[in-house]
Amino acid sequence: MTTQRTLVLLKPDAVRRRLVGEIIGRIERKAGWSIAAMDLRSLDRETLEQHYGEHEGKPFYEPLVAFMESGPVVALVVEGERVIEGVRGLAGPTDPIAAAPGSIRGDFGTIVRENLIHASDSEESAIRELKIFFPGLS
Ligand code: RTP
Ligand code: MG
Repeated sequence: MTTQRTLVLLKPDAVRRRLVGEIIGRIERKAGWSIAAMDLRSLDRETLEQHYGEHEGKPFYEPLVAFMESGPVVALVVEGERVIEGVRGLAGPTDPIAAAPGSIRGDFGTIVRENLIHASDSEESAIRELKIFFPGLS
C-alpha cells in the first residue's frame, strides 16, 4: 500500500462552468480514495507565485496567474492509494486537444490555459503544494 495525499485545484473555469460536482464525482467514484479537506477560495497573487514558481518567466506565466486570479477555485486534499498518479490520470494531459475522451480535460477542456483542474505531479510537489494550501493539515 502506498497511501498518498495530493493537492487538487478546480480552476476558475470549472467553478464558472458549474463542473465542480461532475469533477468531484469522478474523484469520489474511484474506489479507496477520500477527500481529506476541501473549500472554495479566492487565490491571491502571492499564493499563486509560490504555487506556480517553476513557471515564472515562461510566456504563459502571467496569463496563467491572471486566469487563476479571475475567480474562486475549489481546493481539495485527496487521499488514497497512488492518488498522485491517479488524479493526474483522471485529469489527462495539460492540453485538452491532446487529452482523450473519458479524461476530465478531454471531456470538458477548451484551451490549454483553461484546463479545469490542477493536480500535484509528484510526491515532492504534493508535499510542497499541500504546505502552501493546507498548512494546518496534520
Ligand atoms: P497544473 O500544474 O495546473 O496541474 O497543469 P500541468 O502540470 O498539466 O501543466 P504545467 O506544465 O504545470 O502548466 C501549468 C498550467 O499552465 C497553463 N499552461 N498554459 N502554453 C500555454 O499556454 C500553457 N502551458 C501551460 C495550464 O493551465 C497548465 O495547467
Ligand atoms: Mg504542473
